[in-house]
Amino acid sequence: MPGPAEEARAGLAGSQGQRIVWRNVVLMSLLHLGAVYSLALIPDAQPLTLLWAYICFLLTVLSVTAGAHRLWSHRSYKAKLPLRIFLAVTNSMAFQNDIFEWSRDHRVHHKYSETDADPHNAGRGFFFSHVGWLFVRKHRDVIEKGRKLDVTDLLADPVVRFQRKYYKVSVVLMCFVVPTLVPWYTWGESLWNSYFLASILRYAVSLNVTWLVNSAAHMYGNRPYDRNISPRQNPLVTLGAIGEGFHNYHHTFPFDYSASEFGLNFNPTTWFIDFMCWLGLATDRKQVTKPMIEARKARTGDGSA
Ligand code: ST9
Ligand code: ZN
Ligand code: ZN
Repeated sequence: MPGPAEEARAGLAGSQGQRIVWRNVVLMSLLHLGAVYSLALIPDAQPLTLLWAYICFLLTVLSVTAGAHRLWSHRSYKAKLPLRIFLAVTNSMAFQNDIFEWSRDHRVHHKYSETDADPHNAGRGFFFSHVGWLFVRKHRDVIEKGRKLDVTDLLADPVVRFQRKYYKVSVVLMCFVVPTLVPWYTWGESLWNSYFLASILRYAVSLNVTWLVNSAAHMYGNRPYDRNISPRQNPLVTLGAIGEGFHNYHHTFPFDYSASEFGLNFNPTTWFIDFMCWLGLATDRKQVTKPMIEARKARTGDGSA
């Protein structure tokens, strides 16, 4: 027997009218209201608490960019067990779905960009690709085509399996409990300030920065590598998402560990991966050669820098 979600999906097949998931709408609205309220707490918070919130933000971002994105979705480099554990633990701080689900959706996004099989299809507008896709049941093409993708490498990684199995409890701990308790226990910040600044505000900002890669970086910017695809080079997204805004490059060469032509420039995620290699915790960085990039620019680029 199909469940209600399957029936809704089947009944609306081919249309854009997927059923709204009100639980997500309410929770995301509350999160964002909480984040706006948190701004008023900043002047009274201890400087160390603000620093801690920023450190949590950086860990969150790295776990997504160096972890779920460049390592697990694209396999653009290899990581040894301690690094994979670090990235999986901090990935629970990011609370953006477990690594398996995130990577599978992201692979579908690359393969079927701007079609109904793209979970956050930017062809459906800024709001849908930014957050709206989390408010409705997925289009059935996402699931049908997603099920045909090879995700055996993800399932073969015990770290990915473990994080998926204990995802809920790890999110409660890493996204909410640990960020809140550290400032309270260590330097006597109030629990209220700690919770709203290091958990709620940090989480809401990191979600929006990530979502901008799906929305803004699929709509605004140049296309020097491939003018025939939607993803674009977006400097503002690059700054916020520590090196993930070179999105025209990334969709053209998704296997490049730097996700950009410019190596270390504007790319703290690349600094981090290089540092991990220096420590011996990462290996096998894949990179596109300059002649390949130039040939591709000349063939399909829009002529911009
Ligand atoms: C969040 C994710 O925010 C953000 C991802 C952003 C990606 C950005 C990419 C940019 C790249 C660059 C990185 C930049 C980084 C910058 C960093 C800065 C910090 N294939 O899901 P269900 C199956 S999450 C194959 O319930 P519904 C699934 O297995 C925020 N199969 O779908 C299941 O099968 P079964 C917090 C798939 O019912 C069945 O389908 N989280 C696929 O339509 C049903 O799955 C939330 O808000 C696939 N691709 O519900 C929760 N997908 O039944 C969000 C699914 O056999 N999620 N399946 O087990 C939900 O509530 C729901 O998923 C839903 C859809 C309502 C959205
Ligand atoms: Zn994209
Ligand atoms: Zn990608």
